[in-house]
Amino acid sequence: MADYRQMWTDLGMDLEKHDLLCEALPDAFAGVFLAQENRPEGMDYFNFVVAEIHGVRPAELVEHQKNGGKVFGTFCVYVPDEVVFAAGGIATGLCGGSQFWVPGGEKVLPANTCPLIKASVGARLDKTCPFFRIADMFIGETTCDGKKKAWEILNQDVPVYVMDLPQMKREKDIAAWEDEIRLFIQKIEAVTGNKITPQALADNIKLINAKRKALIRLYNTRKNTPVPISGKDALLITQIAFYDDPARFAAQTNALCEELEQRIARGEGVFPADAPRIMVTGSPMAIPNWKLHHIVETSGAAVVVEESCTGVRYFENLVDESPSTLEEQVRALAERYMKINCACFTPNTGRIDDILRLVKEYRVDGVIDCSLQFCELYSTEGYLVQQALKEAGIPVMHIETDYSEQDFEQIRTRVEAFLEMLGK
Ligand code: BJ8
Repeated sequence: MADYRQMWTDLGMDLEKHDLLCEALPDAFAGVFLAQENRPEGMDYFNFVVAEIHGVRPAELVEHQKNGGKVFGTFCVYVPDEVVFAAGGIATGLCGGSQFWVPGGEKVLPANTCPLIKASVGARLDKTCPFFRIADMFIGETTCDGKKKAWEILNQDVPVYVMDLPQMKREKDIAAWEDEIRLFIQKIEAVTGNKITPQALADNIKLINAKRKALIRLYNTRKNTPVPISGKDALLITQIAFYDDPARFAAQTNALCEELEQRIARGEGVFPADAPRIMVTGSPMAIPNWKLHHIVETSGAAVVVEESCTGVRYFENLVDESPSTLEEQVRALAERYMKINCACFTPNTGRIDDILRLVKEYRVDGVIDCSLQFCELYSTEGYLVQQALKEAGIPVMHIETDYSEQDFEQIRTRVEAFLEMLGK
């Protein structure tokens, strides 16, 4: 990585501690990603992004701030990035996916909190992640109880604005989310000092839709046998989508897709054609959480789709681009975002429908339902997910895990037994 120490110092980071993180990442990345055979050349860009993860993009965000711009950190795929960009701001994902940050979170949170929340709080309070230092404001949301309380603790250290997400999907709930987006617009306008015009919102709805379209195209390539890209690489790309520049990300992903489509035309893939095709569903896997994918794909199977917020929930369904008034645009945003099926909703039958649909679309042989430890939403909904899959005759296994490596071999043993049971 180039030398960003001055920037990190200016951001008030704990350099000594941060060095430990920077030392560990390259080896972890090489072992999980670079060791794969026959990787697409288009992955070079994404390798570069990870190699410079705390440098290049943070430097761009700092530059944006020097020019008077604001940066907003988000933790959930319900938060409409379009609004932030339309006000001349930049939205960046902040969910923590590393065990490195967990102890810092445990200083202020109960140990039986999900690792995503602990890592996110730890990354801020320990001063070991530039993204968490740069963001002028964090945008929280009322999804799970752990997050709701974490916002109050984080708010002692950094301004946090919380969006009130309804938890049912009746017409009045969609209208409530519409109202909430209106309030969000007011907040973002006040913080940035910029008025959001219908034209700016239309342009940025197109911008974020283009990112979604690139991801849809990428995931479509995974429907083929043999699959032209590993699940690990696809997951990495989706994780990077949360904080990269949206236009650049879409261009790089589309370039990669061209290569993948040529591979498909040649019948070329990264796994043998008879490798079991696995869907992973459940809690999100924030960067650098690659544990389950690594286990599955070094056990001879291919992960072909993720039904999660670091998967299809992030990009399926485009925002309608036809409205020209702010009022209609806000309605279109509310409708699109309320199509996401998170376990914080009740009932959440749309998620079961999605899973069954994706099993068909991606010709899935078996499903791994994976929830983060202490994530009650996904653990509990797992009962219904597994029930529906069993009724449909689709093999399914449940895994609950955290960010540590302690259960790595135990999960591998269980995954291998599951793959053997698939009999492929
Ligand atoms: S839309 S999944 S990004 S809330 S933090 S719910 S893992 S206990 S992240 Fe999420 Fe939005 Fe839903 Fe997606 Fe569980 Fe942990 Fe809560 Fe989590």
